[in-house]
Amino acid sequence: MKKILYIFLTFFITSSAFANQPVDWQLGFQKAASETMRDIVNFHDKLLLPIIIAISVFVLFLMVYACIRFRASANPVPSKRTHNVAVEVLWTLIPCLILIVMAVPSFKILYKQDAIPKADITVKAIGYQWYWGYEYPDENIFFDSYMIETKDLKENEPRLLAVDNELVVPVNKVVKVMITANDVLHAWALPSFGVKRDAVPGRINETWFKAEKVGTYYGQCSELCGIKHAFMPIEVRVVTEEEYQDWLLDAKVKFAKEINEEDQFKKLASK
Ligand SMILES: [Cu+2]
Repeated sequence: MKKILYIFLTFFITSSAFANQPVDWQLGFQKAASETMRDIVNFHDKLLLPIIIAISVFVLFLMVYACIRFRASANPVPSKRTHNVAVEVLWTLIPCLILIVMAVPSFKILYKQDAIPKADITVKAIGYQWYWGYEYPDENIFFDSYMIETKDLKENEPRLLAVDNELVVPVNKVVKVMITANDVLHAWALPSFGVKRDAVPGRINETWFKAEKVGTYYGQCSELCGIKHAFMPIEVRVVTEEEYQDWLLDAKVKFAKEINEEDQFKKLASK
């Protein structure tokens, strides 16, 4: 009983709680941190859910009504009617109208996501079996991002989500993400930003987000990519512009592209 109450409560409370990552017993989406995700959540909560609930209740009512009203004892001689033009036109037209009502805002959101505004920074996410690599093409930065094993976690680092080198981006800036893969299909997904794109070897997919709040956001590879698919999380740290500039200074030294690429070759050679 307590558990049910808990689920019930979290359903309404999660939207106000810290939810840049999944929480226990969570129902519904993670809290939105970008306009795109807000659009998606509004579309789902304010349009889809009411329609879904109304249809479910209506169908349930029809079933219960038919079961009671036309049960054998109350209705011993069943009707032989097979067609009713008016009813058939209605049950074709009404669902069509409902679909149109859902499609229009849905396409609007899709097109908004698809049109990438002028990017302030560009990053490239590369999927590997089984970790992500990140590149800042304009800054000559390149690094790998591995999940931290459970035994090595520090306090406040979420299990299966925290990584050693996270992606760092400034707040309120348009970040264009180029997504590709080196071996098999992966997908770069970040629920709080409403972002999910396939990472396809030999091809670059693009998406974008504009994070509205400073914080750490977690996502996961969302295309089954092999035995360690569950262990290649995505961590994005959104910081202020000054913090980002500071990070860039450090990162340009620590993650200089040439050095890391050399490491990569060594790694491959030693395999
Ligand atoms: Cu993957």
